[in-house]
Amino acid sequence: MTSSITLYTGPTPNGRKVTIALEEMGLDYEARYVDILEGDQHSPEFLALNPNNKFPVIIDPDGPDGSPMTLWESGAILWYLAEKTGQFLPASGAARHHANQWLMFQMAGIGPMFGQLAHFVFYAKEKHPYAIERYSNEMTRLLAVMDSHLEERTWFAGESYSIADMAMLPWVEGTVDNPQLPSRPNVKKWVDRMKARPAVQRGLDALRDKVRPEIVEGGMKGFDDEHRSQLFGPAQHARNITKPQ
Ligand SMILES: N[C@@H](CCC(=O)N[C@@H](CS)C(=O)NCC(=O)O)C(=O)O
Repeated sequence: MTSSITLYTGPTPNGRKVTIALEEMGLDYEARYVDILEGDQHSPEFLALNPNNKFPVIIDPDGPDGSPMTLWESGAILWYLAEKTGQFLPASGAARHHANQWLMFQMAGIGPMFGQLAHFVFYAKEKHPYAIERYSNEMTRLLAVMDSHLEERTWFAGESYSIADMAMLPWVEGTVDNPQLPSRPNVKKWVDRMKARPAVQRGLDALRDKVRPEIVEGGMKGFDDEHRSQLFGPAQHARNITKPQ
């Protein structure tokens, strides 16, 4: 029996944080691409793995007690992998809780706020200035919190490089050279430290061939109504979870 982990994923920040962790931990894995623009996440096969229709998802054939385990939510996956391998999570004490705190900060703060900003800037058909202002203010504020924390620390959990750093990087790397944002020198130095790690580079590069240049680099011109439907419209909401009587 293979002990290779199967990872259902794609080339986005939530996908990349898991490939970074798998590379850092030296775990054997097979990445399977989920094309969320074409609706793969809504197939019955995928929903059987994650009823929340989102990647990343892992299947570890050698889960707790040696039985196979399926797991989704990127933060939970990082925590699981760190416990499984005994790596990148301080073993005990305050540092372990601080690593968890910054992981939660990424999952509950950075991910949703930066994600909503991207939605209103790139994906929404109409422009909503209030929403753009709200989420860009939050992005600026969250980056300031990170910058001041990193002023006297190497990593988010202090002296230990941890899964909190891995969770944060793919969301934050693009902000440090953005001239529209205030400069965050400590965040920039931390991004450089992260990117100097070969495993981080491999994790960021995983599934790079699946990036759709006509959409991402073409100013979202190739992002059409069918893609919108899969992510935010009728196809996304076709499953009526609470059916009216
Ligand atoms: N909180 C989730 C978010 C996952 C997520 O938003 N995944 C996106 C790709 S980055 C997705 O699969 N979207 C498809 C959809 O919403 O239909 C996590 O961290 O795993």
